[in-house]
Amino acid sequence: SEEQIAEVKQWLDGRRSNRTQLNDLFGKYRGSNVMMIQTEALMNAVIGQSVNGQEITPNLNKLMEESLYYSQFYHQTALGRTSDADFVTQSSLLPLSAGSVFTRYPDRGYDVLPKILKEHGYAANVFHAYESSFWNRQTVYAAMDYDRFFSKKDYELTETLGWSLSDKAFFSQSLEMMSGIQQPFYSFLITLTSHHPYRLPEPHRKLDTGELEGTMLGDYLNSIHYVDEAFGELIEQMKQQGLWDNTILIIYGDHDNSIKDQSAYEQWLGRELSELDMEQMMNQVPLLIRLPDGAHGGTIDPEAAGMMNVAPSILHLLGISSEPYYWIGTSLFDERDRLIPLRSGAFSSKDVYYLPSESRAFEEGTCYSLESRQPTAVAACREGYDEAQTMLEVSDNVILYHLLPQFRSNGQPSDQGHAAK
Ligand code: GP9
Repeated sequence: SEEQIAEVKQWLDGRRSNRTQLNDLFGKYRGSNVMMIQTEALMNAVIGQSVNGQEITPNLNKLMEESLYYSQFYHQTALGRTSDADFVTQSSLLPLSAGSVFTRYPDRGYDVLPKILKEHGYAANVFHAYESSFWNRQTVYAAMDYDRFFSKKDYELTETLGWSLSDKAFFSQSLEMMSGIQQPFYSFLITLTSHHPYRLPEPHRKLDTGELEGTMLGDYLNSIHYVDEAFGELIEQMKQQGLWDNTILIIYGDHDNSIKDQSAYEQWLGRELSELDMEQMMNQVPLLIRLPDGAHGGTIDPEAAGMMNVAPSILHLLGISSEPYYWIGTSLFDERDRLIPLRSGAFSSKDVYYLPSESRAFEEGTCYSLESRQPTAVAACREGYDEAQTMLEVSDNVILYHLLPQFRSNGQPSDQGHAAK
């Protein structure tokens, strides 16, 4: 109804005018290139970890020393998997409870990074060495206004691993393509080698995973180690191409690895895992932001963060106001508390993690204190639960009823029949 649409707009407007809190990073990297890498199935649990005495991600661990590392970052994806990660990161909206936004509602006038950055003089390109029609990307990327989608047909298949070109060759060829692109640029890269079921051929399996040898988790760790090596090579090539000192490099994982075998993780980590440990492990991916001057290293923020915070954060660093955009997320550099809703009905704040029950009735869920890591009175999650539900509903309405063009055209909700869907 018109009334509901007005409510959605009011909530989003509140979000916009709330974003005035700035800090000294606002605009500090104005005009820098932005290279963002969405990494297949890279989970936070592997960062800084080892298996059988060997470091799994030595290159990312080293990069962390000169990057902002968000250790409580949630992927927020649902059934749209990789495509949801892409959608949430670029649009600061949330995925739907059924299917993928990319395939169901590819073009609903979302406020997306490539479009916004192009309006600010950037070139914007997306790189993924797979079939361009997969996840409806070709259609979505045209709607997002990218200059070009470099897909499988644009790469030389010099080395194939898993589903397609190896990540090492993918990075190296993508960087070569970037040398012909106007600066400043926004380049979005999506990796693929570490895709389920993680079976790398022998010369590329470098970790001896001991007792995990022959298990899917062992294969997964080897796959991630390969991707980490690819990151090492990418960084070297960026330095050689003169991109290291003028590019904001952002690396994050797209979603979990689909391995749900708790005992395998316990064997790897050598400790028992609680329900909360497992839940956070499956929902957290790493986010690293390396600023062009390499300032700001280490884990800087113990607060919950999520994919919906990425686009506003990039604008913040580049000194572009988020005010005109209809977003669910706020910038990571905004110092107020954050609440991160997951599509499952779970959410996390700095203090609590709420885990819904199968019935989805609020009272039947579990409210964990993140300080004690034990269940606490469910009432402690009430306020956060309501806010998380509101965020999901606002986002659903924006997507399903095609609201953003209406909001933009007259600043007033209009009843054009969209609400009937
Ligand atoms: C394929 C790739 C994989 O192009 O992005 O998608 P996923 O299966 O992880 O959703």
